[in-house]
Amino acid sequence: MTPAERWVDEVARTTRPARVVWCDGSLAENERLVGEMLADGTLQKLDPQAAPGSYLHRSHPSDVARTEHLTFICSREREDAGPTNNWMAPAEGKAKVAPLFDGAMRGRTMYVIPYVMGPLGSPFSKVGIEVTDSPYVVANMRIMTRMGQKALDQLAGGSDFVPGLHSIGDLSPERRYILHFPEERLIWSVGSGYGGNALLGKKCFALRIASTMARDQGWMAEHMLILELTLPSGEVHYVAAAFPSACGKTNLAMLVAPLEMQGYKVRTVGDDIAWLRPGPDGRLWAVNPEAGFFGVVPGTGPETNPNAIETISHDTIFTNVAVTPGGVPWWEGKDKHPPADLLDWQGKPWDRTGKAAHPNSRFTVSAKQCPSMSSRWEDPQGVPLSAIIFGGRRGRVAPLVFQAFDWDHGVFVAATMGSETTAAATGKVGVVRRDPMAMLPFCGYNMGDYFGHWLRMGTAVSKPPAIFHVNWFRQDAAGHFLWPGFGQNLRVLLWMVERISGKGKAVETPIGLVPTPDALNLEGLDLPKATLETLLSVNREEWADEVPEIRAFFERFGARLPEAMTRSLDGLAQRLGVTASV
Ligand code: GTP
Ligand code: SPV
Ligand code: MN
Repeated sequence: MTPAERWVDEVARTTRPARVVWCDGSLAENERLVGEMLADGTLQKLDPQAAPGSYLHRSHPSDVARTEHLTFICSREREDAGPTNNWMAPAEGKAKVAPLFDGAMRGRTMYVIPYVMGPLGSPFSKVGIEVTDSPYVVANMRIMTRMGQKALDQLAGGSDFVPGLHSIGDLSPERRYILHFPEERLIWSVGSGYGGNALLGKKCFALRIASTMARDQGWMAEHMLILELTLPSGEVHYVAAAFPSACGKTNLAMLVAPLEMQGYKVRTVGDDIAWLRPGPDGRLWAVNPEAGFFGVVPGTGPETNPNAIETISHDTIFTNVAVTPGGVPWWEGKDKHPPADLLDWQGKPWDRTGKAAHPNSRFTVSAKQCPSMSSRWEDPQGVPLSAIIFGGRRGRVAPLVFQAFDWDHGVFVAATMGSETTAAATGKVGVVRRDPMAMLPFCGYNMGDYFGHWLRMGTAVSKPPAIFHVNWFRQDAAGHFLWPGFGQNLRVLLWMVERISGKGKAVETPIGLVPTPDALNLEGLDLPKATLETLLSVNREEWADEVPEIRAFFERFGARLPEAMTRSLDGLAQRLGVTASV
């Protein structure tokens, strides 16, 4: 028996399935699973004209988003999980959750999903094995990862894989746990069939477990899109960007350049996760470990994201969207005219008051269907980064864009970024919280140590990427977005590239370098001068109010906070003219 077979055997002895199926990832296998899911109502076939090859899945109404309060890092020491993670001792976690797996698959099929995160054959790729009783998870993993025989081939009978045990259990939030054992590189997830809770290759492995591997091995696992920007001169830049969940990564990665006629071109490398490592040339190189997109549906329309619309026009799994009785999917932002007789995301006649699609409804689709994929998206070496962007969703305070003074300041900016919560996780929406590097829910270890790792990585490369911060979501007093966003975000990317080449004009403010109003290329864009001024304004009082809040956030890390971070905060306080202590 191989180590993988031994582990699967052991799992089957506790979960007691009627049968064990090793998934090969083939089309035939997928068709068989889809057939079974259509028969038992897990999937519903969508209209073959409007959405060929596509299906609707309605999840349990209490299981529609990641549940951060039920997600735990089970390191031996509480300190190693840090103040921002929920913690249980490994033995306690296992004692608590093992009974939920006990006989959980009785009478049902246990699927074994071998999968690769990262391009096949890349030295940076990693193998995972997920065991699950959910055929919906199998169908999603087949799209999101390189799954099946190719993963077993890469594993070659060895033991270098991350095991992930998943059961939907009884779907009760009372008995839902997503546990990570970073020292053992092991994942246990029970009680949820939803995306990030259940597709264990994604947030559990490629971010939480991978971030601990990366810390130990000198690389980084980040919640980032990767895009390729080509200029009319033919010059190419790769840019990674970390925005919190449902804050615009997919949309920026698939951006259609409004100036494409002039030779500006954006192509997609990844939309959610990036694995970064120092290259032999002193640059930071990025790989997208995923093979598909698990993207936010609402807001996806022909005007906002035409590439996504084309991508999801066929062979897509929709989760929790609305649908016509004839099977045409619909969601807020698809078009302005919801069809008559719409069924909402729970399958009830839509009364036109609330949302028809769930705000966190998602599409699962292969990257191969996306017309904007870069020719290098599966490059086994990855792509070299010119810039890293951080960003949040802030109705106020944060300007459209600013540049950090240097790497260490950039790490400070990223570590202190604030963003309004979204429907991607359960809980209140629209509350500003600190979400360092957009990794608050995804860092597998103490974030104080994580900041230290970021600082060290800056010295591990002789040519570190420039660091920027953006905010597409600033609002006027009436709550309207001031910046058109989406494709127009290209203009901000162009300023960044000009900064990198030493040309772009900027003014120094206490928080960083902000473009002068004439430094942005706004050709063909009808943006009132006063709006631009507001977008680029840095209000000292508002920023001064952030200082004590950031200080309180930092204090939570105690001695695990690198000194450079305190120095950066003192620097900010000084530039703002506020006293350094609370
Ligand atoms: P996760 O998959 O949860 O990690 O999210 P993401 O960061 O990929 O977010 P996504 O691109 O799916 O965007 C989330 C929501 O923000 C969608 O409803 C988008 O329509 C909206 N959005 C994205 N970019 C912009 C923008 O530039 N301006 C505005 N106003 N909305 C945007
Ligand atoms: C996110 O919440 O950041 C997502 C969706 O990308 S999930 O896979 O559920 O984490
Ligand atoms: Mn995400």
